[in-house]
This record gives sequence, structure tokens and C-alpha cells, in this order.
Amino acid sequence: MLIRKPADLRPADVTPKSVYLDRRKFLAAVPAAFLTARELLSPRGRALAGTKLNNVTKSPFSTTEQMTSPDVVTHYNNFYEFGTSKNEPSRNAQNFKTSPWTVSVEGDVAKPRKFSMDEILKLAPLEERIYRHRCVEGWSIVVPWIGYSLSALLNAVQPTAKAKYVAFESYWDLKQMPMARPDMAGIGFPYVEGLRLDEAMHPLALLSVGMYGETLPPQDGAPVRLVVPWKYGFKGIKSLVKIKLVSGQPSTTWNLANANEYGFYSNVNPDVDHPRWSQAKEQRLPSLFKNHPTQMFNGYASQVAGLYSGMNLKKNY
Ligand SMILES: Nc1nc2c(c(=O)[nH]1)N[C@H]1C(S)=C(S)[C@@H](COP(=O)(O)O)O[C@H]1N2
Ligand SMILES: [Mo]
Repeated sequence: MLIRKPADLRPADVTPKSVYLDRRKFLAAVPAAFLTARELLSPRGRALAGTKLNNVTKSPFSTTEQMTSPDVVTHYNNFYEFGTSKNEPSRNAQNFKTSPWTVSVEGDVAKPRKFSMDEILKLAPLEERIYRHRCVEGWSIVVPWIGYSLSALLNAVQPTAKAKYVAFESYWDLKQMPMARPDMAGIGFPYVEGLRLDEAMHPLALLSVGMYGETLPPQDGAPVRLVVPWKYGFKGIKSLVKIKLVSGQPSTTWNLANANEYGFYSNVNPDVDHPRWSQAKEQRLPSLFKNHPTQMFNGYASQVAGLYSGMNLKKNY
């Protein structure tokens, strides 16, 4: 067996008390490898079963770091609507109905409207962007997403001067997602997220409709999700149905669940530890070890640090 107890896992981290309703409290304290070595090492069939996306251009924002295999990325997921274990979304989301689909873009905008998926796919040229993705739990992957800057969609509805933040909401339907209940998942639904308007307008903030050359698999947030590569993965809200421009800071799911541990900003920061584990290093899947150094803003500091000049990043975590 390759499973070993890493040096940074203290006995206190694996003592499960009052963790029944907060899976992340328990799961995150245990390195991903500890629970899923079998998943990561066993061979599987075809990973994606989407539609090929054509006319996708390469983006200068892509990293040259080695991509994670699609098999890992599509079978090691966080999508609590379909179960809280990493291997549940790939099984439970297979019949998720993602067509027809509309995204309502509303609030403090001059031209509120609903976009069909067809309209979203055609709104701007599709780009492949190979981004690092760092989950707050300590694992990371490198994914060739397909999409375009969220700013293209926001500009289409013309934000007014009142708009200072953007609030996002995921699809929620107990018939298709019977586990999407607070008593089962330990978080509220629908899943909600938010960004400051200038963060949302930053070119790196990606509205993603695909990965590995194809449309998104259901477990990765089909048919359209957000990817904010300089922030912890939970800011990348999946299966978007609503985007609302607002004047005040929106509520966010993990902050509502545990404000002490998950802030609004959640920028990747190796110097600000989670209250119960260090964020200095990460487990780059499929590695079994948490030995890969975590970079400030997940390696995107030269592009995004300016958004936070003058802000205390330890206080505004
Ligand atoms: N609606 C919704 N969006 C979500 C989540 C979720 O549970 N529900 N999990 C988040 C977390 S914690 C992470 S790390 C990423 C995982 O994306 P992936 O499974 O495609 O790697 O999705 C984020 N978006
Ligand atoms: Mo995450």
C-alpha cells in the first residue's frame, strides 16, 4: 500500500468529533490521498462523454505546467448537490438534465436578460485556458478549461453605476439532487457565491462551458460554471442559473456555513492558514502527498495582486 501518514497530519486533525454534519471539517483535515488512493490509482473508462467544442483558440493565460489527467479531474469532485464524497458526483450526476438551460443576468444592469445555452456558447470566442485549481482542502489540479472572460457576459447587460458586486447562484432541484439538503450536506442550498465587480471583470475570471476539448461533464458543473483561478476552488460555482449585479457584498455558501473558516475573498494564500490546517503546501493530484508548494494567489499574483492593494489580506481572508 502506498498510503502513509504525512508528516503534517497531526493526530488531532483526524479525531472526528462533531463532524457529522460538516463533512469538510473531517475530510479536509485528512489529506485527499488518505481517503482516495484507490480512486486515484485505479484505471477507468472514458472520462468525458460530452460534445466536442470547435473553434477553440489557445489563450496566453495558460500555464505550461503538466495537466492533470481528465480521468482524475472528472472522478475526484466537490459538488455537494450530488454527494459529499469525492467519488459521488461522477456517479450521481450522470443523468443531470442540462438542456434546455438558461442563465438569468439581472439586478443593477441596464439590459437584464435571460441567456440560453446556445447564446452563451456564441457570445464570445471560446478559448482554452489551462489553469491551476487549488481547493481550500489542500488538493490541486491543472485543467484545460474552455470558455471566455466573465466580463464578456457582464458587459453584454451593461452594469449600472450602482453595481459593486456580482452574486451567483447554482441550479437546485431536489428531484434531480436528492442529497442537496442541509441535513445531508452540511451546507445550505442553492449554492451561492460572489465576487467584487472588479474581480468579476478581471480577464482571468472565466465563464467555463467545457474542459479537455469537450462540453463540461455534469460532475464538473455542466453546462456552465465559474472558474476563478487565483481563489480557492469553492468560489468556482457550478451549474450557474443566476447572476445578479448588486450594490452590497453578497452572501456565500461556505461563509454562511462557517464564517470563521471561509471568508468572502478566499484568495489562495500560503501565508494564511485555515484554522485547522496549513495552506503552505498542496497535494497535486494524482500525487498522494501534500508536498507541492502553494503560491500566492495560486501563481497569478502578477496579474491580480493590484486588485487588493491597500487591503489587509490576513484580515480579509
Ligand atoms: N454548486 C456547487 N459549486 C461548487 C461546489 C459545490 O459543492 N456546489 N464545490 C466547489 C468546490 S469546493 C470546488 S474545489 C470546485 C470543484 O470543481 P471540480 O469538481 O470541477 O474540480 O467546485 C466548487 N463549486
Ligand atoms: Mo474546494
